[in-house]
Amino acid sequence: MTVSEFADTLRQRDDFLILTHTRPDGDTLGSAAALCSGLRRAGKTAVIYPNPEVTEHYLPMVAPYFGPEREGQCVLCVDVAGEEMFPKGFRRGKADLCVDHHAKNPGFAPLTLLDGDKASCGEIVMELIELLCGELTKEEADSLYTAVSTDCGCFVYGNTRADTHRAAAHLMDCGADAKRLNKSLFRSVSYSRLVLEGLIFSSLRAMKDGQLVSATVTLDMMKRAGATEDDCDDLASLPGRVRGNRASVLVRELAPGRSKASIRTDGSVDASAVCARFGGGGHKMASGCTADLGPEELTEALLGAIAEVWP
Ligand SMILES: [Mn+2]
Repeated sequence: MTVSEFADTLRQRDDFLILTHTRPDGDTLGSAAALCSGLRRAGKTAVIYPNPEVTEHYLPMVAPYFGPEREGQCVLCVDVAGEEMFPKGFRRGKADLCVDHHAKNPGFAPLTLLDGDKASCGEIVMELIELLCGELTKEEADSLYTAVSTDCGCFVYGNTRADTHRAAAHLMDCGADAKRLNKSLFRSVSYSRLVLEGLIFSSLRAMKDGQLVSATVTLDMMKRAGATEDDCDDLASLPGRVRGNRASVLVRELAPGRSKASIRTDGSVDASAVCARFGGGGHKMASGCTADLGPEELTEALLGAIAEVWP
């Protein structure tokens, strides 16, 4: 299905309920806010399902579009890779349409617009709105810039294409305030998060000239930083920032005597094989496991296992 065929489908239907995914990120929320605005400008009735997990930071972007679920709505999913990703409280089997960029999307909705080459769903939604309404509003451009930039880590992740930059440039032409958004999305964290990072960095241990690095997050550190789960996004990527690093281990104490580990590698060490030995798994470059061990013990066990398969 092409973007223009999907735009035709949207023109033919009405009364949309837009669905974002569980643990919603900038892409699903920014795409939903912009698409809801675009559909309304195209004369349609559209609301966003009030996903209960939207964090404070993103609430002002989507909350104005929240509306109730009712009988007979056309359920339109954005950035939702599968029914297991449905927002909390929403029943499976009710999707009508889906716009997505996850290549693994199984086609759970009767009609899906899928482009697995895009770094973000926001880029597809941008094209859809322009087909429906001609131009983007500044507000839509801001929401879509949020979608595009967050899914590629501000144009740093490996999924960033020349097209991703072109989409961002176009959104800036349409009024997106990249300066303000980049600062608030990528250069600002909570005070607790910053204190927590400091404690994590002071636990760093480097081996093999920094090619192998470990760090821990204990319950005591969480308490000292005044950190909550909201402050713990992507902690696993912190130790791997050491220059020349090939494998990093972050172990987090979940409860006394129970810890969770995340391993990140450049691919030369198979993280999933190491984690499989502890009952975990994942991908070659990113895996995890949970064990009935304290953080120090689990770190030692994992470093030993990594040393055995070191290339
Ligand atoms: Mn996405």
